[in-house]
Amino acid sequence: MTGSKSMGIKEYLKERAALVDNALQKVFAEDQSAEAKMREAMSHSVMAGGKRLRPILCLESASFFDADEAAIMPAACALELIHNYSLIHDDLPCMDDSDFRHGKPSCHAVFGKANAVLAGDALLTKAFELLASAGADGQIPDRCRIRAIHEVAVACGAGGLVGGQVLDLEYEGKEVGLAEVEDIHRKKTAALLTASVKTGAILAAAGEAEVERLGKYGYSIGRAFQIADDILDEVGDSKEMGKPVGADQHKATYPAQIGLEPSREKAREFIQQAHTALEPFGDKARRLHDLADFIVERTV
Ligand code: GRG
Repeated sequence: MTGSKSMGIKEYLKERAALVDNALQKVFAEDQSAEAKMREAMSHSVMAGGKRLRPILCLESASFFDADEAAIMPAACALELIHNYSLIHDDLPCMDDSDFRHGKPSCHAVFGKANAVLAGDALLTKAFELLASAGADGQIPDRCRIRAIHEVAVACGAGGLVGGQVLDLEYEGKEVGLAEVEDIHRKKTAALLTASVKTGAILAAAGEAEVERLGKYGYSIGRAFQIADDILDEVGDSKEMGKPVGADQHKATYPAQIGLEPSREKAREFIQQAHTALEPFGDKARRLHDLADFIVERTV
C-alpha cells in the first residue's frame, strides 16, 4: 500500500510505478510457455520504462473500496500490457514510424517488423489472460471479473483504442475540424484511461454509481491527458521525453485547431471536471486529485 501520506505526487508515482514494475517483471519471469524471442520482444518494450499511469489508476480506484491489492495487480498489469501493445504497433513503419520509445530503440527496430506485430498481439492476449486470472481464487466475484473484462475489451476495440488509431491515421495531413480531433482523443486516449479507473472499482465490487463517477473522472483526465500530450509534442523536450517531438506536425491536434493557450485552458477545464467527479469520495480521493493536476503539469 502507499507509504507516507505526506509524500508528494512525484514520489508517490515513483513508488507506485516501482511496485507495478516488480509485478510486470514477475509476469514475464513466470511465463515459461512463451517462445523465448517473443518474451524478449514483449519485455523489451514493457520494461523500457513509462509512467505506469493506467495500472496506478486502477490500483488507486480499487483502494477506495478496500480491495486486496495483490488480487487487483494482475488486472493493473494487464492495462499496462495493452498500453504497450498499442505503443509497439503505433511505432511501426506502417503507422507512426518511430524508431525510439522511452529513450530506447522501439520494438521493430530491435526485433523486426513481423516480430513487433506479434509481440503486440501477444501482449494484448496476455492482458486478457491476466484479467481473467485476477482474484480468480475466490477473492473477486466472477461477475466483477467478467464485467471488467468486458469494460476493457470495449475500450480496446474498434470503437475505442483501435478506432481512435484508425481515425488518427486517416486524418493525417487532412483538413479536419475540432469535432474530429475530439473523436480521436475520446477513443485513442480517454477510452483506456477511463477503463483503467473503472476496472479497479469494478473488481473491488464498487456500486454502479461509484463506478460511473470514477469513469467520469477517468474520461476527464483522459481528455486532458491527450491535449497535454499534443501540447508537449510542440513544446516538450525530446531528451526528457525519450521520443522525438514535433512528430505530430501533420496530425489533427488540439493546438493546431485552437492554438496553444486555448488548448491549455481546455485541458484545465477537463481537470476541473475530474476534480468535481471525485467530490463525493472526500479525503480518500486525494491521490486521484493530485494525479489529475499532474497530468496537465507534466513534462514527460
Ligand atoms: C496501435 C491500436 C493502436 C493504438 C495506438 C497509443 C497509441 C494508439 C498511439 C501512441 C501515440 C499517442 C499519442 C497515444 C495516445 C495515448 C498516449 C498519450 C499515450 C502515451 O501514454 P503515456 O504518456 O505513456 O501514459 P508512457 O508509457 O510513456 O508513460
